[in-house]
Amino acid sequence: MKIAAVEAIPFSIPLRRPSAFAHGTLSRADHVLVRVTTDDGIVGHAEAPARPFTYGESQESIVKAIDSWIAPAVLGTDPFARERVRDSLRWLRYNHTARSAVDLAIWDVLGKALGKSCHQLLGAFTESVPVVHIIFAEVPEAMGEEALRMRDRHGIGIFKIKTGKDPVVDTKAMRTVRSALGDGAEIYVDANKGWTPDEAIRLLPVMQETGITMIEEPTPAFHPLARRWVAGTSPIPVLADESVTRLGEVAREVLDGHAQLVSIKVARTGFTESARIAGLCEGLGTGVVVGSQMDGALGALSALAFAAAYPGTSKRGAELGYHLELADDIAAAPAIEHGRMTVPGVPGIGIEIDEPKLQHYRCDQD
Ligand code: MUC
Ligand code: MG
Repeated sequence: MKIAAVEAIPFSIPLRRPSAFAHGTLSRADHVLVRVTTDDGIVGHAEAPARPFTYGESQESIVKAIDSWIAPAVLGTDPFARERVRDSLRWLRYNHTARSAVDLAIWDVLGKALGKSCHQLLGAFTESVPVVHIIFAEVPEAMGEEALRMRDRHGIGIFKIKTGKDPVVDTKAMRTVRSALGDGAEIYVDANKGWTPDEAIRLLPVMQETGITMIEEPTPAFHPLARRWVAGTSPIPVLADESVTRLGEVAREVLDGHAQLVSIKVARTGFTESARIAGLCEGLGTGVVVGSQMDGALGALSALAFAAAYPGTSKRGAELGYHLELADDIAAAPAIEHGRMTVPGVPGIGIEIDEPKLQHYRCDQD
């Protein structure tokens, strides 16, 4: 079996409401569907979300990187030779979500070829994982109401609050969400690099008072002394996200004492490199969170397969709910019931593309 075609199809879907966080505000999901087809007609899919504020990629750059560099490098390769695919792309820097979506789509092909789910191929530790709901920045009262709505509608018990814009508003948001949810819920925060180190340290008493369990990327990702200061001072563990875009960065950030936990996002490291990151973290005794790249349903299914595959990745809540922010989608994700998502148990990742919807939302045709 050989990889015969790699296609990159940009599509845009409006969000139900804007997602505001420290980097800015998104009002549309501008993603790219990656489709890998083999010479015997097996088709694998995955999604690359354009996140210029994190990786410098745009929809256009993802399509260009796949068409110009990644597809030519992998065409003709046996999809089972995942290490050869990875090695053939070692010279290509950045382009994280472009290369990861190709890796995920190849895994989807393998699952379909073998009649096994990717979740089984990766490790099949458990069938379902607790889901985290991300509460984007709004007026704090609205953030509290949103947390209650998601708890009541889906039974979700773990919430991540977007902070990092203004410590005064962030303080109010933490207090409002905690008082809305009471003591039973887990709450952590993501500042998306928005605080200075002294702001982060000044906020520690509020975070302790409101029972915050993790502080995600409090300060700029590449300010080593600031990061070491915060992680060394905080009694609450620091979760690395934008600072750990690949395996070597995970090793550096953890060993340099910049973070105690690592966010693994399959949208940025595929399954192949994410599995190495999970192994590295297990060996170092570093906890992991399966994070969201603000993915649609395709990304949620991919992250679910990975999160449920290992003890370490299913121990904490996984950020699998962002697709609920999209007004529509080109595939469906499993329902969130009693706060959990269950693997679909079908060959591959479990993605079924709704072709009429793809035709409607794709933005490369008139
Ligand atoms: C998140 O919660 O981390 C925002 C920036 C980024 O890199 O990912 C998103 C989601
Ligand atoms: Mg984050």
